[in-house]
Parts: sequence; C-alpha cells; structure tokens
Amino acid sequence: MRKIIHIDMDAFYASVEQRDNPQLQGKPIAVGYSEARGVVATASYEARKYGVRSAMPSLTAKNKCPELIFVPPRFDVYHQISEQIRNIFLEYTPLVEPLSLDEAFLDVTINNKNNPSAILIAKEIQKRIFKETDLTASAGVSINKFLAKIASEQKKPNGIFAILPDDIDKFVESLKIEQFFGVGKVTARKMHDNGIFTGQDLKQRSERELIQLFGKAGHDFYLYARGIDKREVQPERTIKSISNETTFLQDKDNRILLTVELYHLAQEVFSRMKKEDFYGRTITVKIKYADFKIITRSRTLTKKITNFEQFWPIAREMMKGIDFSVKPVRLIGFGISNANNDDEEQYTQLNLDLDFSL
Ligand code: DCP
Ligand code: MG
Repeated sequence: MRKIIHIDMDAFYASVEQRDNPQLQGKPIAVGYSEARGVVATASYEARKYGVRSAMPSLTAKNKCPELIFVPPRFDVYHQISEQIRNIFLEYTPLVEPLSLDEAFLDVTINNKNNPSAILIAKEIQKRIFKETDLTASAGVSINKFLAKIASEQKKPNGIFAILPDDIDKFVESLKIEQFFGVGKVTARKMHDNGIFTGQDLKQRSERELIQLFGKAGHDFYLYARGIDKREVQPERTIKSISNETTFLQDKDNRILLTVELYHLAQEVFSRMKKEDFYGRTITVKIKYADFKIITRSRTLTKKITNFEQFWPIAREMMKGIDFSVKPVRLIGFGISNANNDDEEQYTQLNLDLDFSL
C-alpha cells in the first residue's frame, strides 16, 4: 500500500501579498486587476467570506465586497516560493509531482527520512514551509492521489487530514460527484442527468454502464468509486536539452534551402525553450546525409542564450562550416543543451552524444 501526500498552499497568491505588505493583512484582497475585463486570480480568506472566488470577474467581486483591495500579481515571487517549497519536498522523496505553483503530490512510501508515518512527514513539511516562507499550507494524506487531493481540501487553511484505509469506503460514498477526479462541469451534468449525485450513487452503477456513459473514463470512475486510483506520482523530468529535427521527403543539397529549414527548426526550439523556461549555452546542429552518416556541430557560449536574435546568427555561422557539396542531406536537426551556468571558454567541437529525442 502506498503513502501519498498532497500539499496545497492556502490562498496562495493572496497570502504572499499579505505576507509582503502588512497593510493588506487581515483585509479582503483579490490578486488581479480591477479593470472592466479583469478577473480575480485568488482572494484572501477575508474576501472569500463575501463570496469572492478565483476566476470571478473583478467587477462582480467588487459588487460582492465593496472594500475589496485589488493587488497586481507578482509571478516572479510566486515562482520563487514554489521552488522553495519544492526543495523542501525533495528532501523527503524524489517522487514529487507538482500540479501547479502551489500544490504537489509526494509519494513517501519509501522516503529519505525512513519515517514510516506519512502523517508525521506531512506535519513536518507544513512546519518547514511555514518556517521558511511564513506561509501556510494544507496537507492531505492517503493511499493514492485521488484521495490525498480530496483530503487536503478538508481542513483548509493550515490543516491536515488523512483518509485511512478503513475509512475510505464511507468517505468516498459521501463525496459529491463534482469532487471526483475528472468530473468537470459537462461530466457533472451528465452524471446528474443519470441520477448520479454522490459517491454512493456512483458505486451502485456497473462498470459496463459507466463505460457506456463515459467511455474510457467510465472505467476510472468505477475504480474511484471504490477508492482505487492506480496513477503513480510522476516526478518532474529535468530537461537536459531541447531539440527538433526533420527528415526530408527528398534529400536536399542546397545550402540556402537547408538554412531555411534550420531556421524553422530553431524557431520551434526557441518557442519550446520559452515555454519550458529552459535556456542553454550549447547550440548543436545535426546533419544526416543521404548515406545515413551523421555529423553534429556544437558551439558552447559563455552565457545562456535567452533570445532568438542571439542564437540564430550563431547557428547560421555554424551552417557555413558544413560541407553540403559532397552528398545530399536527408535530415537536419537543431538543439540547445547545457543549462548550467559555469563560464567556459567558447569552443566548437564535435558533439555526438546530444540526445535529440527529447
Ligand atoms: N489561480 C489562478 N486562477 C484560478 C485558480 C487559481 O490564477 N482560476 C492561482 C491563484 C492561486 C493559485 O493559483 O493562489 C493556487 O490555486 P488554488 O486553487 O490552490 O487556490 P488558492 O491557493 O488561492 O486557495 P486554496 O486555499 O483554496 O488552495
Ligand atoms: Mg492552494
């Protein structure tokens, strides 16, 4: 049996703003912009008393709570705190799966502290988070992700709740159907239309019926109704490189056309770099000739490359050093790697071990 913890920060953005500005403490605040088309990202607990909620239009929120104070978001600060709490989690187990900036699953079945009690670990983590960030988090503990996540909502804020094996059946039966993993607005309506409002209702339906109604998800719902969730905690893979390659339908030997192809690949790589927030110092161009011989050319710079204008001229230069007159090319690839910060001399070398499959 696994031991899974779900940690979720309390009113995350709002708590951070209150922490950093004492004038906001104890007051109803909303993180977001008050403009006509603005929405509330999250509200402090003081504001929630008035019914202010995440994703609510700012004007509606202001109507519900006239003294509501709007605070613009500071994402860099939220990211930095997110990293701080992640580092705390990683002290306990490498099996940490972040779901967003403020929440994560941890599998502590086996853990670095050899602590057999997931509840004690969760409490310790809450304390550590508070000590290091001055912010509170809530924790849920159970035997799988589905139950741990629901558990963390039970005692918010700053609470902990465990769903122990003996309590699972009763607990799941009492849940509203909206609380089940994978049940959004549309599925909830369909459940209601079919007379399913609670976990107990769900449990009475056969697997065949649920599959008929919901397809593949029906199978999962059948298991969730029994407190079963086999999904594993999937640790974040750390990106080592980002690359992209293309195989031509017809081999190419024209330098200009090949450079155009490389340009498109580089653009795609750059947009993924931005998305993943991964910036490296090594640029690699890979060429596979018609006879399947592969060559790669790499160049490592002293600083990370963070914009396209910086790296494209270098890639174009590298192309100039490759001979295309000998034989045509069937594949071209482009990659960025080496995200560490060490200052190294600029050099060019053959690099054969870059992983282009990532
Ligand atoms: N968030 C957002 N838009 C949403 C929901 C959330 O921008 N529709 C942001 C703001 C939240 C953060 O993500 O602070 C975390 O989301 P949660 O759902 O965990 O909400 P909170 O942490 O704010 O509150 P709770 O105490 O209920 O977890
Ligand atoms: Mg939260």
